[in-house]
Amino acid sequence: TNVNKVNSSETAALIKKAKETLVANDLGGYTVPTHGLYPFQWNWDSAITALGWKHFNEPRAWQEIEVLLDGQWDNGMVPHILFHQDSTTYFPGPDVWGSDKRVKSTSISQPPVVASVVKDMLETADDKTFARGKAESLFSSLVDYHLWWYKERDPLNTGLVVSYHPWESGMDNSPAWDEALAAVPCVDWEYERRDLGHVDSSQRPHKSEYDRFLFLVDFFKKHKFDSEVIFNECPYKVNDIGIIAILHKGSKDILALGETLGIQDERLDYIAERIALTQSAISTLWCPEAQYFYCRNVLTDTLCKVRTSAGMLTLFAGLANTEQKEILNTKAQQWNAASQYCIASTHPEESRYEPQRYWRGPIWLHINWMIALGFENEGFQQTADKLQSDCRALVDLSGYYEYFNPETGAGCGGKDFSWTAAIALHWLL
Ligand code: 9WN
Repeated sequence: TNVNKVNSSETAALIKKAKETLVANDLGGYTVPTHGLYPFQWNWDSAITALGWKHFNEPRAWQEIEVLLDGQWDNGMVPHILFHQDSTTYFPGPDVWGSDKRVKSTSISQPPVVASVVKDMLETADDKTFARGKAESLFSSLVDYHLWWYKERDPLNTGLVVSYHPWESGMDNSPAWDEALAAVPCVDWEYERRDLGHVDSSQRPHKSEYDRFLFLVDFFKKHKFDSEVIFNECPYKVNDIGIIAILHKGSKDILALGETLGIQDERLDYIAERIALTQSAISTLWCPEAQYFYCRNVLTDTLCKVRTSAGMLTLFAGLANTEQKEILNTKAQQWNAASQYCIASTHPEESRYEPQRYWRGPIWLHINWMIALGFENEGFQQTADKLQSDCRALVDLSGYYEYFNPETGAGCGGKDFSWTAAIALHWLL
């Protein structure tokens, strides 16, 4: 349902602008998040952006996913950035990451939302035959990608994959990472940040965080991306509730896709086993005192006790039990009411909340879309509708910025941003 569906000229203008934004960010087969600040193909941005493309150009939407999966490593990983062509406007680029693959890339991944997007694209396709052919040809890569997460990032079968870098979470400077990141040494070389040439430093991570982000990038390179060594020695290892939830949802969607496509593949049995394992392990990330799902610092075995919107993604994944669903619903309503607009990335009552500083408070539309979908799927339609109308109000007010200040609704970060425009086309207009 779309509570905002009004046939006003305002909506028509927003639709036009959203399409123009994607077309302007199209570099021929892949879409940059925004020019200048992010001049390459990002993993979860591309998946979300395909949801926008499909509303006016289905072949182009499929191409976005094909180009993303074309950068897949032999071990199944789909990198977090694909450096298809050079650019001087972003740091750190391919040389710093140092990967030696056919398509230059980073050596970490990002929240694997792509399988869920493919399932959506097949189900809603106008041209079903075309879409079915595309989904069939991409299916095996999606399975490989999910197997990579389970085998490489949870070799001990705990049910909870680990993440090695805040950039992998897609929520770079979330306060959830503060303690785990503080234990990482600083990089010992000088560097120039390019992000600060595009966006005011008050909206970006601090140098102390970048120093550690870069130490980790060096660490992966130094160890030649050897998964066993990195698993045993990485100075940063967290269970990210966001990645775990999105992976879980994607795995269930892979099984559903397999059925729709009539694919027999024993790797799907393995995915089913992993789904069951995560379902039984997820309770260890539930904090009884806070009544909320947290991330965990694996190296110290402590929960990262700060309420971030990632915990709400357990609903999107279908990982919350009956009691937890009710609690999350009440919490979402309070969280929503604690700011002017929808769910802020960090709860506004947390001491580490900052309304403008990237993942420490601002609102991200694609996260709110996944959270709302979770509530809708679980039967909490009112909560889902409220999130949707709040998000619509944000784009009415500020257009397609990267993210939004939860107190003023002002657009922050990069402008003419692909995933914001895509979510508008897919969910809000
Ligand atoms: C590092 C592209 C990406 C998003 C992430 C967001 C930000 C990059 C950065 O931009 O991260 O990957 O340099 O800040 O945090 O979620 O995918 O939009």
